Amino acid sequence: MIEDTIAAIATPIGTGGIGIIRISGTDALNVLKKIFRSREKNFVSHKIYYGFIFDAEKNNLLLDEVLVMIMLAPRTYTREDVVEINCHGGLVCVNKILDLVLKNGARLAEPGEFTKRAYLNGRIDLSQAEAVIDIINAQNNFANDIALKQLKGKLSQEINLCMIKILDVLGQIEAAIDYPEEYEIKTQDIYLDILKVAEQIKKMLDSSDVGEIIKNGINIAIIGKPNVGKSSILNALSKKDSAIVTEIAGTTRDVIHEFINIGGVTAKILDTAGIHKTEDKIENLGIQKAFDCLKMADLILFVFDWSREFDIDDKNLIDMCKKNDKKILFVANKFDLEQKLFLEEKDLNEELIKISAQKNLGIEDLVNKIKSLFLEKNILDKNDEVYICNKRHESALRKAYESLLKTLETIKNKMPCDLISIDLRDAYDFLGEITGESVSDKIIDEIFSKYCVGK
Ligand SMILES: Nc1nc2c(ncn2[C@@H]2O[C@H](COP(=O)(O)OP(=O)(O)O)[C@@H](O)[C@H]2O)c(=O)[nH]1
Ligand SMILES: [Mg+2]
Repeated sequence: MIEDTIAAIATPIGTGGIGIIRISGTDALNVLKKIFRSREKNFVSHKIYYGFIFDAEKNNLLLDEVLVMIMLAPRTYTREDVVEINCHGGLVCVNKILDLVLKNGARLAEPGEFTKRAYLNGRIDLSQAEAVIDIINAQNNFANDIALKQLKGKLSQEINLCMIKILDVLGQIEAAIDYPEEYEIKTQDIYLDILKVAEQIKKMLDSSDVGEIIKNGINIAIIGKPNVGKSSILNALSKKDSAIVTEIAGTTRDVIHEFINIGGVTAKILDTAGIHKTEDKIENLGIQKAFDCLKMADLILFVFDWSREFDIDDKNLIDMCKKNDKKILFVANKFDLEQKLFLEEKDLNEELIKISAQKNLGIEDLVNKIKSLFLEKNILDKNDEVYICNKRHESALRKAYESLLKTLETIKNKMPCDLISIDLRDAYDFLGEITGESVSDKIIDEIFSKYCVGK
């Protein structure tokens, strides 16, 4: 049982219609009673009360007119008594009430402490608590949907099923060790059971590529020599006039970016300085930034000029991009003009996506190509699947998977039972890291420190 009562501002800092101060703990109601006056004398759980906040120490100074929500344990976010004071938004008012709450018996909550209590008091498991952060930080609908599913326990369910199966096998092995006369271990059955769990985990691991894309979006760098139309392409893709477009080579120096939505996934498009040899100091700084973009990109849009001949700048750039081992789409821009671009490489020629950024031709094709590169599995159709979008989960799953593979090896090699159970127990513990069943306090603290205060 956690003893102290915590409080924090739950709404964003700044001016707003309302601000909410949240209090949780055994003393929540007592704190409220010291500062709140209302016509109602007896508070009932899960009801809203209208009244005023006063500071008794300052001669009953009136602080605000408020609505107070009272929620008594256990049907609350933290499973403790919770009080939420809805006051007028705005820095001064909200902070004054928070100070008063702190003076009257509550302590300032640490980041994520309300959710941490929900976890420690057993209302949600660790992966569900992490889903709360993901919902708050979701950048698009998909990311939000996945986090919401995780909050409802979909991931925990799958992990728990795997853990139950492993526990069952462990039980059989232990029985066989303890009572060798009565229990004979059926290695073939055990092997198949473990194989099934391993396959299930592999499936979840495979979803992490898509999960990552959904959660973090993709970075697309537009690369090419000067004046091929990179900035025009950024503008065409984002349907905005973000980047300056001129006929003067070397116009773009800084990296400019725009976010667009590609099939529900957030894509950050980076327009860069044209890469070529130059003595211009500022242009060279821009070119350096273009290289940096290239390194962090998930996809390179390599742009040629359809109306100019293939030259050494194109050649060098292609070699450099290929060295980076990234996904590349080759684009020929200015398709509205007469063809002067002839590529020797047959493959490249066939791959070439022809567009005109200026005339807005072929842009939709380009977007569809990008989409198919990243969303081969149609996410929209697979509503029921669990996606792994969290590095911590991915790493725990990978370790569990490896332990299971080792277990299978041990069984295949006809090793003794106690050796089988060592790796199997490891696999169980790694899975337990995801739900929080077997996780250190340090990791728990680390997870909750990523939250905002008041959640
Ligand atoms: N005809 C034609 N001109 C284009 C097209 N795209 C860009 N341009 C022109 O090419 C020049 C360079 O464009 P810009 O986007 O600044 O190229 P960047 O240096 O690669 O960023 C400008 O004068 C544009 O108007 C196109 O699709 N067709
Ligand atoms: Mg430019």
